[in-house]
Amino acid sequence: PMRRAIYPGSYDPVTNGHVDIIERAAGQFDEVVVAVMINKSKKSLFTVDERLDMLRDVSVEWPNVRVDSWHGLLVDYCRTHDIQAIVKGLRAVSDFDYELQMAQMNQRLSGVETLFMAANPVYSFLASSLVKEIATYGGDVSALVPAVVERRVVERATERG
Ligand code: COD
Repeated sequence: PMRRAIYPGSYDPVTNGHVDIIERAAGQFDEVVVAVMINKSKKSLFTVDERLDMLRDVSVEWPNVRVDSWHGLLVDYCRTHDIQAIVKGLRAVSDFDYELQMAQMNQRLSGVETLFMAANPVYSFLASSLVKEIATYGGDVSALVPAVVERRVVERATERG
């Protein structure tokens, strides 16, 4: 049977840390869905379509990676798309409490397992929120995000700034 995983997040925008997890998850599963989870109460720099475009651009080299968006519970997406596993990246202990709680809740709600991947230490300090803040103040984000993302972040930060 096909082993499918979902790698959910906000991806506002996708960073090199996310790409590292996408590549490693693609090596572990037959199919990986990178899902932009829509949260209307969270302010974002990019629209859902822009985030999907960037994710598609940065994952073209892995044919078993698909990109999608979802408004609702993660476990409902898993159920309707026959996905057995949720993949999460763990950067530090600070990620752990919240991720553990969600993993246990998702398990309880649906039986879907969460598999944690240790962040590549090169990117363990990296977060979308910091990328946005640095770009807003004119800092260099070229080592933090793929080139296509850098272009868009700088453009958007300039419009807003
Ligand atoms: N290196 C490795 N991994 C990283 C890095 C990095 N530098 N940066 C982030 N990650 C990992 C994160 O740990 C996370 O697992 C994933 O990448 C996505 O990151 P973000 O920041 O884009 O996403 P979040 O944290 O905003 O995502 C939260 C979710 C959208 C996954 C969560 O809120 C959710 O599942 N929502 C759906 C609604 C739902 O089902 N709620 C009930 C939950 S019990």
